[in-house]
Amino acid sequence: MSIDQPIDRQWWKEVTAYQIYPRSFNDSNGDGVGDIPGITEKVGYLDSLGIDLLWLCPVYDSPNADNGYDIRDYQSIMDEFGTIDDWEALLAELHDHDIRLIMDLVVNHTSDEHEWFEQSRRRNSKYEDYYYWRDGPPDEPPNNWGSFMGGSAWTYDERREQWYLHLFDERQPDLNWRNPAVRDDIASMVTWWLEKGIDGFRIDAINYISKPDGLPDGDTELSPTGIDVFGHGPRIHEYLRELYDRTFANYDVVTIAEMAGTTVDMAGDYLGEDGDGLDMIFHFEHMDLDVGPGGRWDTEGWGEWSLAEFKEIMSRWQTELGEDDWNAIYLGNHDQPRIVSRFGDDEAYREESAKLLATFLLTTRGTPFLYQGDEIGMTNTEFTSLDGLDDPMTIGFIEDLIAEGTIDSFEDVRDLVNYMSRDHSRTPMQWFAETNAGFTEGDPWFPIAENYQEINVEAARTGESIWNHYQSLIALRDELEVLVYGEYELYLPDDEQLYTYTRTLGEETVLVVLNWSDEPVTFDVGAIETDDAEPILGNYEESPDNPQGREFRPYETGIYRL
Ligand code: TEU
Ligand code: CA
Repeated sequence: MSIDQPIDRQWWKEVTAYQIYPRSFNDSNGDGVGDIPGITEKVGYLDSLGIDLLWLCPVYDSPNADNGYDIRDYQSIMDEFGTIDDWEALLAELHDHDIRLIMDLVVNHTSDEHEWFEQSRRRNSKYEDYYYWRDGPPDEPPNNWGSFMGGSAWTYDERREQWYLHLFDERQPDLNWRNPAVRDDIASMVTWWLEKGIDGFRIDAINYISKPDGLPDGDTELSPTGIDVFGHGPRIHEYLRELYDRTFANYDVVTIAEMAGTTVDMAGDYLGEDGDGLDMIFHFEHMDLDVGPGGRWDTEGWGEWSLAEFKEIMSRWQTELGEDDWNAIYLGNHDQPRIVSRFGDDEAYREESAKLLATFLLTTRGTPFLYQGDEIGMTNTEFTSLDGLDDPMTIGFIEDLIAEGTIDSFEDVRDLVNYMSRDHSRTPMQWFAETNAGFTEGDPWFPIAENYQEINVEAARTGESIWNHYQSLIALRDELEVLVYGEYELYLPDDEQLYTYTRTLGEETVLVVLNWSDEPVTFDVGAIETDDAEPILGNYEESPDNPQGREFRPYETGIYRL
């Protein structure tokens, strides 16, 4: 954005978003499972933090093979979570607090218990081609594609005597988007939700909906095999643009597409009116930094990442998106480890580093997405057995390695699991120091992390806490337009300790200094004139006036008006 260009103001660029994994947020009826009334009870809590947009992970009717990402009925609510009336009450309560609501749109696949799949299995005329069915001997899948949940992406169905495709769990068959009737049904379902007055969608795994003609074999070096051919397939833009024109375009809503494997060069074709009409992308480039070359579950080469590389990725997205395109900023979600454990230091510098991550999330250019529990610095937990895990992806990968003979047991990958499992972010929210962290009065569906007596919302709302730091940062972003719309400029790209950038809008410049390390470092950047620097917010008790030549303590941050 150049200075003389008018600012393209949009409400969804200005909001701070918060993601809820309903199963693990707050249980209102003591059955051990978080639910919608439990969320409604906490709307005031979200409001006090300063949240203006809530992304609700799937709450639709589901047999829970993948905790709700396997949808049995798009137009009803999961029994465990409540009723459609509960959902309406949540929406009303959110809107009363000026918090917008976006739902999770999962349309790459359905549950195998969805009516469409049941009908398709029986070859009932309209539904016969709703999924990917292929002939072939029961011991030989139609191609070499692998599933994200481990094993082949194909399962042989005895009833139909054919193979069906599932890029995720075998209980998540892929919808056949080539079939116009499938696209019609999806568009009407989307419109049904939009008519209820929601404010948009986070769109799940949408880069996989277009499969290439002939379903050719993929590169076996990649994980899962086939991702090179089924990712960003040939008709993806056609399908997305059509969906946009038929649905989102008619409402004042926001859409964020989850698309692993998207580069900044590809983004423009998806984003904005001149693309497919999408507003933002959750890209994965920074999520792929600390995984081995063979992907997330590669047992070699995981766990290391360099700040210089991280900065290079984030800065590329900050500066190379098209003029009118916009970023979604995130460090974690329900599929990733806890951010303070992964990108900070969850021991000696938990408070400082959690505040540093908060500063990063709220001062770079894009809409920040916080994940439940990050505002109190919730950490990874420790998994000690296969039985202690819930996530089908983690379990699937361990089972694959055992089946291949690569490992003998869980113990051989225990460290990797404890680094990477999606289960870390799914432990229940820690509200109070009392039994079950105040999450439930019953038996929690998944164990509460052991540190809940120390780390919980009640404890975190007093003093110079992580929670209060998030609240201040959110308020600051609401107050300073430069933090939303200002241009981003990186300094010291190669520095492995300091992440330093400015944000500039018109006459106003804000400097952000992050010591992203557990060692002190001196800030010395001749290119930035700091004599009149006015400190706005730091994460240590006493922040320096002029940062120049000053030592920044471990994970210390400073925000300055220049
Ligand atoms: O995740 C999508 C997903 O897992 C892939 O897009 C991604 O390539 C992979 O994680 C890379 O490591 C979404 C949901 O967020 C997740 O919870 C679901 O399990 C999945 O889709 C299936 O619906
Ligand atoms: Ca409940």
